[in-house]
Amino acid sequence: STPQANGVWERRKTLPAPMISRCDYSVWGILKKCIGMELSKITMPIVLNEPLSFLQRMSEYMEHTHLIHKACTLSDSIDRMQVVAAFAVSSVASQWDRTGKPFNPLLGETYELTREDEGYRLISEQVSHHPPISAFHAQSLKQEFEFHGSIYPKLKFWGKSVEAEPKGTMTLELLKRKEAFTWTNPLCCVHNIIMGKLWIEQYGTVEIVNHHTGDRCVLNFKPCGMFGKELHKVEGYIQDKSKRKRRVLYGKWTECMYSVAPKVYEANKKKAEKGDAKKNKPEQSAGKQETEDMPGVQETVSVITGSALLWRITPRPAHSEEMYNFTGFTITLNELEPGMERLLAPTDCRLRPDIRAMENGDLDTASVEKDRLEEKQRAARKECSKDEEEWSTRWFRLGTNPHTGAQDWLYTGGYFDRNYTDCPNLY
Ligand code: CLR
Repeated sequence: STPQANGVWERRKTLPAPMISRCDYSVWGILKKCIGMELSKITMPIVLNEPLSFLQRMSEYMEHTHLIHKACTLSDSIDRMQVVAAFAVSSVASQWDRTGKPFNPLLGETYELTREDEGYRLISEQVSHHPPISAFHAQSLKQEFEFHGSIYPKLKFWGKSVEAEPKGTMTLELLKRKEAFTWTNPLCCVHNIIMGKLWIEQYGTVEIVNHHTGDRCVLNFKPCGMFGKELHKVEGYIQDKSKRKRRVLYGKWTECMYSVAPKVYEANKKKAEKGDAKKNKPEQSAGKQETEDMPGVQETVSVITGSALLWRITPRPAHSEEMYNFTGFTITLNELEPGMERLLAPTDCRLRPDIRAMENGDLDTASVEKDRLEEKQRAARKECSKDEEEWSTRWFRLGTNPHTGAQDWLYTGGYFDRNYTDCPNLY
């Protein structure tokens, strides 16, 4: 934390130390024995990590919270749905080029994020170790919304790539309208594990349901495809209760999202197809070689006349590539703000010595500390089972999501009363 000349404290804009290079490591040497295995069972060299806990990486869903505030102000339900859809897309935008592995949270680890300026606070907890499940709950400071969910990142190792399926439901409640939206996040795949440049893809269908009005939004995160033509593209539509198509949404999860009337979209598509038939498709000469390794930079989204911009990404800060490709928001997540140490729960991952050491560029200490914490966790678990004690989560409990009827981790409240008795000693 840097006190400013005028005495006003500002969040940091860079990490304390430059990123540690991973050039000298062969990921393949470690991973070739593990094809088809649950990735959580494989110990990976710490140099592949980024100095964040998975709880913090999950909190990156909040970077574009202004969109939720916007949705709260709109009186038309289709208008609200399209901004909520933009929020759902924006919430995974920070994953672009992020090929570092966050630290696995310890059981009972927490992370809080209070953003008075953005009007919300968030608390998250690691609620299960095997399988790893992280739960979060964000609430607006003015009782306008709640956004909560849990993630079980189910990882599959496919040889050349690692695929992550983020199991768990996202629920956004707009409290004044008594309206709830739910969806699940797209799949995430990290390519070129064996050699070449690592790159990230997100794909799959995301369906957002407004449980109050019956409106639905279907978003298709497109896989990159043969020639990389579809790279990062997201396309979809909103339909109302009577299944009438009301809007078409299009854009890229790395860039922006637009909304347009279905008729305009269809007319434009027809026109484009005609134009394409006349051309002799120069795009295809791009060659397969390049696209298999890593697709080249794409032309940006071509905007259809009459579209409305729903969201545009905040550009990455300068030298982001020397900071694990973090966004400006991400850079601030592990910062110890002035006075914060007195307030934080002892389980907060800002207090993890291994992550802190890595952030400061001290990989040896990070590695020693990581081993120590994991050993400590194993010992605690043994002790627990000896006494036939069941581990119990502190801030979340397993219950039923009232909107989907499915099992979900629900916040039990009270974290911000800051009574930390019964918190485990993790570090
Ligand atoms: C992507 C956004 C989803 C939630 C989610 C779940 C699992 C995460 C994934 C996100 C990002 C990529 C991720 C993955 C777990 C492992 C993987 C962090 C946050 C890393 C990049 C794998 C590193 C593999 C090494 C061999 C390089 O909503």
